[in-house]
This record gives sequence, structure tokens and C-alpha cells, in this order.
Amino acid sequence: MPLLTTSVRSEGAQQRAGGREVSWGGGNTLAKGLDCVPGARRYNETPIKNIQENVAILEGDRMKRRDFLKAASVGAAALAVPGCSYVQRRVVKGKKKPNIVYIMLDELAYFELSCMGNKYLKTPNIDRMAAEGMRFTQALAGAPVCAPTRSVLMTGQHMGHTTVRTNPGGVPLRAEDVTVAEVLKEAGYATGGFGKWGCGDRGTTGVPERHGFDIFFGYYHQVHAHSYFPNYLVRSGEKVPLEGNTGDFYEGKQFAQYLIFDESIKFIRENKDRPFFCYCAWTPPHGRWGIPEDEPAWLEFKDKPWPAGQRRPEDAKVYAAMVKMIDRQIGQIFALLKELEIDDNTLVFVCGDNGGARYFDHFFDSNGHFRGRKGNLYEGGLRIPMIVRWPGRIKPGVVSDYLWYFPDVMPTLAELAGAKPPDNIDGISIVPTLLGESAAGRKQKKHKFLYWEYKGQTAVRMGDWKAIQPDKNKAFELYDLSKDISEENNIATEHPEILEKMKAYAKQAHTENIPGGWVDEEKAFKGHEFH
Ligand SMILES: [Ca+2]
Repeated sequence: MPLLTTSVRSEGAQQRAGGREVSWGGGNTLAKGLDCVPGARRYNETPIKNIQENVAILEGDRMKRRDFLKAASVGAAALAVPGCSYVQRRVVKGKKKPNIVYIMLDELAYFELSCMGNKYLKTPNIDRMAAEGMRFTQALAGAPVCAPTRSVLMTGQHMGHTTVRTNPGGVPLRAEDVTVAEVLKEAGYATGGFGKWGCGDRGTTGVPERHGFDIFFGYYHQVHAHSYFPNYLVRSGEKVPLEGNTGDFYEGKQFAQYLIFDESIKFIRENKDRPFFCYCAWTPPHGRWGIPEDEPAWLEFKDKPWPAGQRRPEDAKVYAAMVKMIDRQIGQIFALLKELEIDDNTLVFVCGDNGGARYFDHFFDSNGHFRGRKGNLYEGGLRIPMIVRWPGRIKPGVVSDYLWYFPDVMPTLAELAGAKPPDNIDGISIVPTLLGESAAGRKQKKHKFLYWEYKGQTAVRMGDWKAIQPDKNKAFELYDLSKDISEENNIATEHPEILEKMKAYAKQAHTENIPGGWVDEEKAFKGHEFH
């Protein structure tokens, strides 16, 4: 069996293979090293005053979908008349609504950027983006695994409220769930999603075409996305056969990420003259690692003397190639924005989706000094790289330790679009942090609490305090992350009053999980090798 197979490339991929490296690339002026420990700067520290007040906010009425959409229409109209919020008018007044490109890389870990000091992985375009934008040291995933973190991102609801809380792929969003795409579509945006959806298989209430996306191209089901050579992908609910692929993890004629990238680019081109939301939930560098043997990034890494592997000895080298490949594709996105002359009016996010997986037994030191990994609620499962760039609006080269997480994305994007998010979300807009408090017209709010639950684990963040119950049969642990970023010194018995506040919040934050359902079960994913 050949190690790696030759891939049939699309025209766009041939251009890439021809070495047309974008002018975007290489710069690393940030390179401040491993500065992730909170404490360098503090933003708007406020003490906890009243736990009940916060709980009451989060327990607020759950607005029905039709009520939300009705209200959103009114909200959009209100922008033009007196009485709408000062903040909304201030942000959008005299400005075109910004385009939004949200690039989320599956498993890319906090310390896997070269600007974070990684010795092996090369990310010149992301490094340059950080130098030209804002990098966050305390941006946290919505959940420690793929499907739930996407559900949190899409709904603006934390893990105690959002619909998809398990990872196998069988739980879809409910019909009445409102997503970021629905909010932005209502505000006049073209909406496209590309990559791994994970919030509902074909034939369910959770599919992206029922949740605000004009187009979604890629994988709907979690497990389908495990192959880079699937024998089909999905475009807005319809199967797109990929001739020459069997669904094998490592071999095939059509490499899914090239197709997904090309669709991402096509969407941006086609919508350059109107506001657009391009959600790139790209699967690399998630395992399993198959890559075309003529991929330029693979050629760069294939002869490295690295023995680390998970299933195959070359796994770590393919992983490094995947990271370099997606970095190049990110550079190509920026080059395209320049070419289309929309760079100055486009906000780009690049982030991971959950904490690093430690696939190679610490070979890449992906999570550094963070405890834990993908799948658990220690910092190693939640800390992600997060960089945001908007030329002329976000100051370049800023490193922020503002504490936020995925529920905040929806209200942030809604505010930038002049739209109103649903009332039943858990996030707060971070626009004052991104654009500055004077541009936003107000101070940045802070979360009193952040909340996660997953597979019997529970975690709460309250400022620098972190409470974690690693298993439902174990006691809560308490850490002060300002002094103990590695969560090694459990001080629960020394601060029982702090822990009780956080436990009380956790109890209130969890609600019963009511999943969506099937509309047409015949379309169910039954295994990539059989379709
Ligand atoms: Ca993931």
C-alpha cells in the first residue's frame, strides 16, 4: 500500500502546488514568546456582588424563534430612527457593515503557532495576522470537543443551555434554536459555511440550511469528517459525490480540504459587493492525517527525522504539514481580500475549536504548561489560540488577556452587523475590547461567571478562580489561575466561600437538555465507507 497517494487537484489547487505563495506570508514581528499567564494586564476587574442577579439574567425568558426573528427585523429598522441603542448606531454609523470571516481550525492548540514559540510548527501568516491584529491569551472554547463547541458558538449559549452537548454526532440543534448565521442573515448578510458542521446530520432539525446558511459545504456529521478523502461531501443538504474516493482515511483522489477551501474562496468572491459572513470551520489539523503526497507543505516536512506518530510513524510530520497548509490557505484568504479591495472592511477571526489533543505524547508541546487536554475541562481542554484582525479598526500587535469564550461570538458579531441577538444567550459582546471603548461608546462588560459541562465534568470560571469537578463522583477542585496556571494546587479547603458561590452558579447554569430530532431519517449518516 502506498504511503500517500497522488491527488487529483482542482485548478485552484494546481495554482497552489505551482508555488504561487501569496505575498502575505512570513512576517513574525510579534514573537513575544510564551506570555499566556494571566496577570500582565487587567481589564475592568469587578468584584462579584450578587450571584442571584447574574443567575436571574441567565435564566431569562427563552425567546421563541419567530418572536426573535420578528424582533430582529424591528431592531434592524430601529437603527435608522431615534430610540435605538447608542452603541449600535455608534458602531455602524457612516460605515459599511463589515464582512466577517470566522476561521476555526479543528484542534489547533494554543502553543502550536510559531509566534507562540513552537519549535516545529510554522505559521507565518497567522503570526503576521497576530502582529497586525489582536491576540487573546484567555479566549476559551465553548466546550472541550468538536460538536458541543460548535453548538455553543452557533447559539451563543453555554454548555448548560445549548442543545448539542454530546460529541458522537447524533444530537442536532432544535428547529427553534437561533444561530449566528440567522442573526446575520436577518441583518442583510450573505451567509456561507465551509468545513465541519457537527450540529445536525442531513435529515434533522439541525442542518445549516435550516439555520441561516445560504450555503454550507463540507461535512455535516462528526464522524464523516474523520476522513480527508470521503466519497462525498454535502452542499446545502445534497450529497456531492467525490469520484475516486472510498472514504479511506489516508488515500483518495480528491482531498476534501482543497474542495472546502475553494468553496470558501468562491463564496467570498461572489459576495464581495455585499456584507458577508464566511464561516470556515475547516477540519485540519484534526486526525486522522491523510494529505496528498504533492501538497507543498507535505514536501517541506516529509523528510523530517521525527518518529512521533499516533497510528503511523509519519503522523507528526503530516500534522505539521497540515498546520502549514492551513496557514498558507489563511494567507490566501488575506491576499484575496486585498485583491478584492475589501481587506479594510473585513474582520477576520482565526481560532481553535477546543484545547489541544496531545496527539503525539507532547512532541509538539501543544498545550505547554496547561493541565489536561481535549475532552476535559482543565485549561488544556479549553484554552485556544484566538486572533482577530481588522485593519484600521483593531489596533495592531495587541495582546489581550480579556477573558471570554464562544458564547460571546454571537453578540459580538451581531453588534458589528447592527443586529440584535436573541435574549436567551449567555454571551456578551466584546466589541469594546476589539475596537476600543471610545469607538464602542461604552466600557467592556465582564462575565461574572463562565460555565462548562461535559460528560459528567463541570467547570466554572469567576475571574481568576477556576472551579472544576473532574467527574460527577468527585469533589470540586479550586484553583487560582493567577498563581497556578497549571492547576496543580487545589485550594478548595482554603476558600470554601468562593467555591460555594461557584458551585451554586453551576447548579443554576445547568438546564435539562432537549435535543432536536429527525425530519427524514433515511438521510442518516451510516458510515463514510458505505456511502
Ligand atoms: Ca475539535
